[in-house]
Amino acid sequence: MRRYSAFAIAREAFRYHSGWARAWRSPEPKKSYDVVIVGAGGHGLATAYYLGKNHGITNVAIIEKGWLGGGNTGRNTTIIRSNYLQDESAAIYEKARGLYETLSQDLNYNVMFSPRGVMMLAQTEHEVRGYKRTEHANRLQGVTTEYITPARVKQLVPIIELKGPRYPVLGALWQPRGGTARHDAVAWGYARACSDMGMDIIQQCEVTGISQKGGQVTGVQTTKGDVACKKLGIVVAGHSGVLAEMAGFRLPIESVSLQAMVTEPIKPCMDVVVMANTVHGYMSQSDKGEMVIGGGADGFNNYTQRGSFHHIEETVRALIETFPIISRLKMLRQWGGIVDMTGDRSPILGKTPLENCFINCGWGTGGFKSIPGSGWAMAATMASGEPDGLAAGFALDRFREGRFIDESVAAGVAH
Ligand code: FAD
Ligand code: PYC
Repeated sequence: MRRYSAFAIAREAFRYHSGWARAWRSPEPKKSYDVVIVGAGGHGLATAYYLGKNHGITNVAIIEKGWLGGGNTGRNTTIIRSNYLQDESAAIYEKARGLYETLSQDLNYNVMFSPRGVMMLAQTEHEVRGYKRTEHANRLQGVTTEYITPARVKQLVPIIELKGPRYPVLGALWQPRGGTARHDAVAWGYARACSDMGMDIIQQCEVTGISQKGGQVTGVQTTKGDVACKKLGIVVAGHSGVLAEMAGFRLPIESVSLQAMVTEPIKPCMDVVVMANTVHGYMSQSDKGEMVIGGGADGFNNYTQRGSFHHIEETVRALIETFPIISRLKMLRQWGGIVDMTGDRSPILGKTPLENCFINCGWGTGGFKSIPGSGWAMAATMASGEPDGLAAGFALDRFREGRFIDESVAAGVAH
């Protein structure tokens, strides 16, 4: 595949952009592969990419029932941060944040990583204590965060109202190198690099069954026929329970719709990401000028990629309290994604009861930020057959053994 470069843009400008090649191939599935990954979201594609890049395993198929990046990866509010409380989480999220810093160069694809800073407002005494504790924990973990005063909040976000009608802003946890990236570009960049390594990305192909013999996985049944494999990775977010059932085991996962919306575009007015978790709303401004707004998760299990109406009202109310100047903006679009929630709000990454079948799920409302780190750890786990250091704490058996990694506060989203 030809490299993207300033020279290539100039060359194509002179020939009416007729020379660009397709970014990835769209092959039919082969009869067998060394590795099959189910799910071409960010985590599935990143797993495949690091299998090739770090472990030299390229006889890989990534099978996707819709279009690549069409699940939660293309539906999220693109916030990247690593200000989690527990050591296992800080390690994998900070690894991911670090990989995001150079991902555009690594993939030769502009993922528009923008380390503009992420702020989590403290609006109750309880939150003040919680975020100060997280700041101390982050310092020990080597994650750069800082607890800042209301005056500093106002300096960083001039449009904020510090004395809201319900909850005043008492301070904030600030991660200066957190930020955003273009979500589709992350999926597209990994897909292009995987295809370039010879991997097959098979879209519009649903996995309908998992074949096994003597407790070992042998392949998958799909709407485009049977495909054999030596190792299988299940990376399907909200559909993890469905795939686990096909493989013959159960997961402690609930699937719910989480929603987001954008306003009409306006001139630049806010150059950091703000999360207001007590009143519950979070907002950033996209490069196009739209205010990107995240809402809550439905309080009941479902598979509708839409979200309940009352969450729109709650979210808009919360954000108008926090940013009164947005009160007259029109909402442009609203949508939902099916997130996979575990009880401790931490992911599941590693082996399953079925031999050579691995799972990566449970990122819930917060797995966009972790895509590079998760792919890195999942690839290492699949290549060696044993949990990689970053993945070890997130094994499925923690739910049987009671070793929870409680991140319900750091997850930041009401659920
Ligand atoms: P997905 O991108 O959902 O990919 C899974 C893929 O599996 C899908 O494409 C699906 O079609 C495919 N699949 C399912 N079943 C099958 C089958 N049987 N056969 C073949 N393919 C199948 N995280 C953050 O870090 N920051 C945020 O700001 C943020 N905001 C969010 C806002 C919203 C509204 C939502 C919904 C999520 C948000 N998240 C955020 C969470 C984040 O988007 C997800 O955790 C992450 O994208 C999960 O990626 P994935 O690759 O695991 O799943
Ligand atoms: O994990 O930072 C996050 C997040 C923000 C909005 C949804 N998830």
